Amino acid sequence: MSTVVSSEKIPNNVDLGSDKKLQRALEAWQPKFIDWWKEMGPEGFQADDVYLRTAVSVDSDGWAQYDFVKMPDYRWGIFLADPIADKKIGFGDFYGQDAWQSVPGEFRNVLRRLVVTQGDTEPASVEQQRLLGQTCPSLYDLRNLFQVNVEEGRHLWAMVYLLQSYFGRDGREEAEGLLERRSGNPDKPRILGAFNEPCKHWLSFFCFTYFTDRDGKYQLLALAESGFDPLARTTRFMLTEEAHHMFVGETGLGRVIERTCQLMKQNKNEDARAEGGIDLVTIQKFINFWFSVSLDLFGGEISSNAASYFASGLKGRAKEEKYEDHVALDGTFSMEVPIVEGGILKGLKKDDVPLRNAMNEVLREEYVQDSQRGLDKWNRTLESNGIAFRFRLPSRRFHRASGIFAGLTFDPDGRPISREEFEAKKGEWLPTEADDAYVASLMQKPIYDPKQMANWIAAPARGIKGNPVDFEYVRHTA
Ligand code: BYC
Repeated sequence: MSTVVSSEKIPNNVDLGSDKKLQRALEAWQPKFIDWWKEMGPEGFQADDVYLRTAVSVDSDGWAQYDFVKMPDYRWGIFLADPIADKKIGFGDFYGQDAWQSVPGEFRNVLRRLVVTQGDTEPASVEQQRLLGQTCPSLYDLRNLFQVNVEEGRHLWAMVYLLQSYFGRDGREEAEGLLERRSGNPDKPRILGAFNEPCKHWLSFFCFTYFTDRDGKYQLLALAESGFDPLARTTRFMLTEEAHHMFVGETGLGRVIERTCQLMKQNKNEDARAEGGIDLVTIQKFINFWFSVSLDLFGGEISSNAASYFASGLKGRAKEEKYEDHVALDGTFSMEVPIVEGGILKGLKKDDVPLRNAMNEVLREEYVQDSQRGLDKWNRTLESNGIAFRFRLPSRRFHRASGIFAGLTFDPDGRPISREEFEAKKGEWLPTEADDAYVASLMQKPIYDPKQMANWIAAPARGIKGNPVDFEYVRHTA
C-alpha cells in the first residue's frame, strides 16, 4: 500500500515531496484555489466548524477520518488508488499492451480535454450550490451539502494534479482556467450544459446529486478503465467519495417523498401543498428536468469523439471486464434515431451504429438503468402509503439539448410531437417558474436548531458515523 504523507501542505500518497517542481506548482495553485473557495464556495459558513469526512488514505478499511473542521482549513489532498502491478491497457486498439505511465504524445490534446472537462464539473457544482446553506432543512442536511462541496473541491485537486504533473505549461494554464470559469456566467460559462443550470433550492440539489452526480459515477467508471494509468488510479479513488453524493440525492428525495405521503394522508383532499409540502407532480417535474439535462452529459448518441477515445484506450466502458470483446471493432449497437425531413420530425427508425461510435449510448444505457433503482424504491414508499401515483423516468428523447434528439420535440413517453404541442404542455412536464417559486417559498427560513427538521422533508433514518440525527453537525454562529 502507498504511503500517505499528511504533514505536508498538500496531503498526498504520490510522494509529492520527491518532485520539487511539481510540489512548487501545486503550492502556487493552492492559495488561488482557497481564494476561489472563499469567493465561490458555501456563502456564510466559512467560519463554522463542520463535522466532515476527510480522505486520509486509499485503504478501503479506513480511508477517511471524521472531525470538526472549518471548510477553508479542509485538508484537500491528492490520492491515487494503489497501482496494479504490470497493468495492461484493457480495451481498444492497444488492448493488452502496457498501460501508459506518462502521456502518449499523439493523444496529449484529447487526454487533456477529457481531464479538463472532468475537472470543470467539480468547481461548477460547488458554485451551483453555494447559496443552498442559507435555506437548509436541518443541520444534518447542511453538513451533507458541505461534505459534497468539499469533496468536489478534492476532485478538482485530483484533476489539477494530473494537469500539473503530466501536461506541462498547457496543464498549468488549464489549472488556472478551472478557477476562472463560472457556472451560469454567459461570458465564461462552465463547459457542460447541466453545470450552468441554477440549483435554486434543495429539491433541485437532491435531484442534482441523484441524477447529475450519477453521470459523474459513470464517467468516472469509464475513465477508471483508462490506459493512462494515473487517470485510472485517480478516478478509481474519486468513485469512493462519489457514492456518498448519490446517497445524499437518493435519501434526500426519498425523505421528501416520505414526508409528502404523510402530509397527503393528513389532508382530506390528499393535497400536500395545502399542508406546506411538495406535491408529487412537482417532484416528478424536477425529476424530468434533472434527468434530461444529465442525459445530455453523456454526449452524442453517435460520436466519433467517443469512438476515438475508445480506440486510443483513453476512456472505456464502465466495468470493461464484464464485456467479452474489448476491441469492439465489429459490433453494432441498435438504437432508435429520429427521421427528420425538411427540418420537421417525422418519426423514428431503428439504426445499427458501429459499436465504437455508440460508446456514449452504451454508458447512457447503464446510467438509465441505474437511475431507475431509486424510482422503484420511492414508488414502494408510495405503494406502502396506499398512494396511487408512481414516479417514472421520462424517455431519453424527452427535453434533450445535445445529441441526435437535440431541439426535437417528444413527450415524456418519447412520442414525437409538434413544437406547438410541446410548448402547450411543457408546464405539465417541466418545472415552471411558479413551481420553482413555490418550492423555494417553503425554504425561506433555514433550520439551525439540531432538534428540528423542515416541514417539507422527513427526518433521516440515522445520523452520520454513529451520531444521532439531532447531533450538532454544523456549529453555526449566525
Ligand atoms: N454540454 O461527440 P460529442 C461529474 C460537446 S459529471 C455542452 O457528442 P463526446 C460531476 C462535447 O464536449 C462527469 N457541450 O460528445 C457530477 C464536444 O465538444 P468539442 C463529468 C457538450 O465528446 C456532479 C461536442 O459537444 N465528466 O463528474 O463524445 C457534480 C460534441 O461531442 C455536452 C466527464 O464528462 C453538454 N452536455 O462526449 C460534480 C468526462 N455534451 O470537443 C461532478 C469527460 C457534449 O467538439 N468528458 N458536448 O468542442 C467526456 O468524456 C466527454 O467530453 C463528454 C462528451 C462525455 C462530456
